[in-house]
Amino acid sequence: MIGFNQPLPEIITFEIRHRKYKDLSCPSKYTDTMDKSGKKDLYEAPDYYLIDDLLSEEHKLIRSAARDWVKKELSPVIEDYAQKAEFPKHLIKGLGEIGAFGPTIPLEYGGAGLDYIAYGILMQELERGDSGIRSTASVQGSLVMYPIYTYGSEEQRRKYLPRLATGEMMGCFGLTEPDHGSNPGGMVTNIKDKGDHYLLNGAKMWISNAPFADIAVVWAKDEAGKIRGLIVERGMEGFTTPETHNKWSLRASATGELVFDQVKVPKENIFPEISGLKGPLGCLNQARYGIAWGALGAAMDCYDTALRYAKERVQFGKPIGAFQLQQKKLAEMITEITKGQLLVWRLGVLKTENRATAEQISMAKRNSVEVALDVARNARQMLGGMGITGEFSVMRHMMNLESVVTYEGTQDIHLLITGMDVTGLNAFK
Ligand code: TGC
Ligand code: FAD
Repeated sequence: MIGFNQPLPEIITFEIRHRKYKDLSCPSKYTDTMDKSGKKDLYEAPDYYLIDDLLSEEHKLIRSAARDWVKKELSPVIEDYAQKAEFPKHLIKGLGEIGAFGPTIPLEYGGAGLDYIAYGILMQELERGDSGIRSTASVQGSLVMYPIYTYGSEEQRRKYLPRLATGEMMGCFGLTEPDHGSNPGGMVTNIKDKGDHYLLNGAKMWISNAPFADIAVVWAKDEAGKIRGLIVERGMEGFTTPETHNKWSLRASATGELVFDQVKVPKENIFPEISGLKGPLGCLNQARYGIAWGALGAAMDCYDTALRYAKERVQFGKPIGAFQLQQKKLAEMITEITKGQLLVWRLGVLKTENRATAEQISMAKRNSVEVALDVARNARQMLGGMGITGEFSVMRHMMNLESVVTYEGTQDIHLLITGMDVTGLNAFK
């Protein structure tokens, strides 16, 4: 097995947004960082087909910076936050520094101006730490910054993007409603034109980052029944964000509702350039792309953990990795991870060339999550009783992935998207 085994380079400064990650030379000061119980993060990313060779030097530097940040800042605390079902807010600033918020947004708006492979790599490194943290970054970059950059006025871009890029301001994305999840086109949240403002009424459900977000990108129908996007700010009268409790999944991510009771939204807060379901669905293409890379990160972490455990855990006088049944599991895991890595790399090339279709992104999102769930479930079994504890990341990944498989389109919806693409026949309705 080939791993990225080299000592991690020391990051003099890892502020990717401002390209301050160049000075990488000595062994990392972070490799020995431990969590509360004194456990080290020993992660070595699997790269069975030498996909590393397909990355540029800049991609590798970005990955080193992100991986280092995860080892130093995320790994030591994430289990604790997941156990207490709390979002680690103190990580927001660091996420901004490693360029996780709006990596592809141009530098002039505070983004990192990176290509889509770099974006994918960042999501993979974050999700190998925790899907909830990748979720926070996905929502901020793909579902809040992307629509403001793509559909917003110049004034909206200048007002919001630089602060969103650093994490000084956080956003959320409201599409799903209590009665409209897979079928967002049926939404009932609505706006009425009142001359100098819109009056917004309705409710959104299952909204990542809602409980602490400063702004919400909200999709609502106008009087003509057309879907429009607006920026709603915390503090607007009649706007509340109750938190959703008791989740068994994505426990370190904050989820909530968005409730709009006669909210007056200034006219300058509407996106001028877009109407119809293609507005929010265009954002989903961005986020689904990031998940396609990200979910594989969770799979890679589970595989790496199971491999190490299989070599160390002795039963019947041998490491359990010497038994054929355990080797079958590992062999299948690394095969599926490798196929997934090649798929997302190719998708990244197509996306950077602006040639990736929504259907190709959909296939990759579905495949990566399916692979990750299978790997996580098998890895959990390989760890025996230890697999159900917080001593290892595997069960946390497994539970997180139950959300990842549902949000941004369920497996069924993505199967139907591929089905429609290849047959030309619509089986949704
Ligand atoms: P349909 O009639 O097919 O299309 C309506 C209009 O939208 C266009 N379109 C797209 N445009 C861009 N990208 C895409 N992927 C698009 N898919 C469709 C389409 O061309 C059409 O345009 P126009 O100009 O003709 O009006 O729409 P439909 O009502 O039949 O629904 C299709 C369906 C089911 C595929 C879609 O609605 C869907 O994807 N449903 C799943 C819903 C979903 O993914 N929700 C995600 C909510 S956000 C979230 O989960 C965030 S989690 C974040 C985190 O924490 O990480
Ligand atoms: P439903 O649409 O009710 O689906 C229920 C079941 O029916 C599923 O198995 C589905 O596959 C199946 N089904 C539905 N339609 C069909 C069909 N035509 N053919 C066959 N089967 C079908 N949304 C946001 O807008 N913003 C967010 O930030 C956000 N974050 C989320 C965070 C978490 C933790 C979770 C769990 C969800 C989040 N969501 C968010 C919502 C998510 O996108 C929806 O849960 C998802 O789109 C599915 O909608 P639903 O839960 O209403 O399920």
